[in-house]
Amino acid sequence: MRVLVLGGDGFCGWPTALHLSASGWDVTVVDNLSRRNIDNELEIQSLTPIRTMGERIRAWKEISGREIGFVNLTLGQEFERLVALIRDLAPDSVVHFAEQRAAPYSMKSARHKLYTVDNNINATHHLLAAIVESGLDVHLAHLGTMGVYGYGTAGLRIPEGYLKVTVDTDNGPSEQEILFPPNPGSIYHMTKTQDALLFQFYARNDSLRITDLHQGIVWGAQTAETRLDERLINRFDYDGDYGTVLNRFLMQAAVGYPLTVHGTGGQMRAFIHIQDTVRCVELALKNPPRRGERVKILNQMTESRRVRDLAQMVADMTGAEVRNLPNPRQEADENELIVANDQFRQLGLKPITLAEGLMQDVTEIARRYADRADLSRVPCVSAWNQCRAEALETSGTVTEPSHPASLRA
Ligand code: USQ
Repeated sequence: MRVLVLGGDGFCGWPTALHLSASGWDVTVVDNLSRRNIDNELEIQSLTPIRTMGERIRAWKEISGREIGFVNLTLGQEFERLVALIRDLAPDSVVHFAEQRAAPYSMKSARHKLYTVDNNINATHHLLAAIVESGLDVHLAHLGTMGVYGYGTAGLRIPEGYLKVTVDTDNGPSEQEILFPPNPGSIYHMTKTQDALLFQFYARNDSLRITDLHQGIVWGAQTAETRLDERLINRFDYDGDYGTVLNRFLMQAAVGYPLTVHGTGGQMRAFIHIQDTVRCVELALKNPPRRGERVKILNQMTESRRVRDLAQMVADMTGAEVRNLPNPRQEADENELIVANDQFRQLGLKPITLAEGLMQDVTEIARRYADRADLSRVPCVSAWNQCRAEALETSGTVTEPSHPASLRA
């Protein structure tokens, strides 16, 4: 079985490429190394010393005996090359991770908003149009986000993509299923809600087989394969734009930095360990929708937690101090979040929960590479709007080193 992993150099993409290769898939990574270029732009680096794509692939061959192909291609810009690639390799499946994935980066300035929308929506649309153009029956699995549902209290168990509604018709009430009303909380999340419309259209119009994985916040860093050799190590982001909340807390605890809780920390979010991410993607590839079926949507998360409870767990485990800071984001201070994830459970997923052992694993990674950390990059400085920016300024949270003027909006 052949698979293209688009965005296979990133935090979720690289471990997925390795996991699929280890499970017997013939894997080709397609990536333009944009995540590494953003590191250069932000003048930050992964806490872990990630290797070049060439070295990663050579190390994997040495350790596993298996080949992973690599094509440097910019999805959303090189349409003809993409069509030719799909025709040449004739993959059974394509996994699409090739989008700018950080909400704070997408809100950093007008330029970052424009980049995120252009990059993400064009990437998805080029891919869909290219699959149609290739004339091949390729299953597309896309990494979406739980954030498409929004983070107000929905007042119901969040279903998997579709909402049952009753509408009044001339013949009385009628039951329908519609896409869950999108309610994105950032420009990044908004691009994923737009992707959903593109998927809906292409599934109906061209009978493309599409799976959209609504993933929660990933924690952890290593998987069974990335642990095999230091040259295979996964990236680990801790900075205010790309670091996600639990990994940031674990890293902060490891280097003695007070845990940065935004606002009251009453924000409830869905979480998943990186090892479960790669398992879920494989399960999704093995269980594609039929041709002509609507987009298959699965909630790829294993448990919901409040930010302040996570901070307390990490503090109890490590003795770290917890600090409540003004929230740079325009988001509800407190919300409830109950999520259905029945489909992955039925497919056999045995979720990894927030066990202390695994959290310790991440803390150890953070301790091991602590000398690579630039603590001045820990604060979250990308504000969602003027009002939030002013609150950050007054509180003195903004300590970001100045960037070259050309990088500002
Ligand atoms: N937060 C803190 N302190 C921090 C960092 C974050 O309190 O130091 C809070 C945020 O204000 C927010 C929550 O933690 O309420 C989550 O923030 P996050 O940065 O961990 O996650 P988010 O921006 O939502 O994005 C991440 C990934 C994205 C993915 C999404 C899944 O970057 O690619 O789609 O998680 S979800 O959140 O379920 O939409």
